[in-house]
Amino acid sequence: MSQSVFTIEHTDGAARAGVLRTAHGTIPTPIFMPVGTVGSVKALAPDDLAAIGAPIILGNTYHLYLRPGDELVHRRGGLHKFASWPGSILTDSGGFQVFSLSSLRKIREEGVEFRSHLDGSKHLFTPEKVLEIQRNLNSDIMMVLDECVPFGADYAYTEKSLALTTRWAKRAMDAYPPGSAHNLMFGITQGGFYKDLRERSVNELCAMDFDGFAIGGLSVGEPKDKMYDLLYHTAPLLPGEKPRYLMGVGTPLDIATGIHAGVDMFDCVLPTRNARNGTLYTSLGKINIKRREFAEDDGPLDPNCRCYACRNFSRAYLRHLYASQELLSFRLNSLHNLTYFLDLARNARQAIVEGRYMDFLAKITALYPDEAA
Ligand code: PRF
Ligand code: ZN
Repeated sequence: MSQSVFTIEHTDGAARAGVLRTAHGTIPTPIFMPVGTVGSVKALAPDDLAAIGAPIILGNTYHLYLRPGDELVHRRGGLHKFASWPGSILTDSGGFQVFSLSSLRKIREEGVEFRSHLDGSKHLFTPEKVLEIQRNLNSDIMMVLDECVPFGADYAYTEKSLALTTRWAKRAMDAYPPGSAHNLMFGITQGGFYKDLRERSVNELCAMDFDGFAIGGLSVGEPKDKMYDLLYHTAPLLPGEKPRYLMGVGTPLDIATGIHAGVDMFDCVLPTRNARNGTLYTSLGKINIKRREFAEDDGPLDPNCRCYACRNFSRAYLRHLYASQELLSFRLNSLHNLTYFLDLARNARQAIVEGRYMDFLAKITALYPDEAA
């Protein structure tokens, strides 16, 4: 290997500005990854994603395996070619989606058995199987199978679950030893809301030579102060030289806080899902475009945003599109919200490079007063 996968260029406290290299490009970190569950970021085309400067998107093993099928995608040359997406792709392993979407889940040593939410058919995800699926998709970053324990799980259950997650990670490593594939593979730490179990999970997972490490099992319905407490406890325990990924998180304040704790990568449906219900993030705070006060507002959605929606349309028009349930509303709102989240990460990176990350975090905290832990 000529160049290492991950390089840290600057630090400011625990916050890191780095570069992550995959088979499909170079990703500046911290980074926010738009979610494209079924191989499409809802309402947007790859051109739109390129215009807003997204270097990496997420795909989902669970969804793509069930429909259209990973082998079908493989026969079409992989997900990049199938979806005409030239950038990087990270795929979640499917375990999390099995727990949130499918019915009749049965967790066994072998893997997790479930019924499809589409047609009720029965399937088994094993640590080996989910990697084979991700290889068929030709994901740049594959995630291992894990069990995300729900908030409120007791100590005994969480301890048992984390031991299983570790055994599954070992099987993943055995199936794809380091250097056996050009796809990168990340391990996922769990441990619920018990600090000693978080530590144990990190110690067991990080003894294995994964290309990066994720923090799973946070933002699952717990109060914010609990999440931040666990985040600040766990992130510094992960190996400093590898990329760190906080799965399924979060709000702008969660992301800014995660970066402060030393996390490099984030993904969340929030910007795209909220775009479709009219909740928009701006440099002046969060607004709902539905509101009457915008009916005759000729100003741009966000005067400080460079996106296509903000450069060309008024709040009054965006409100009208939303009220009329026009498809263009989904596209423009999604373009804007993703621009906001990508810019948040870019601005965070710049702040780290310039040694003013604490000021940046204070600014974001002031912008979202209702969310502070
Ligand atoms: N595990 C996996 N994917 C995830 C999570 C997890 O714990 C979360 C939790 N926030 C989101 N997505 N595999
Ligand atoms: Zn905008």
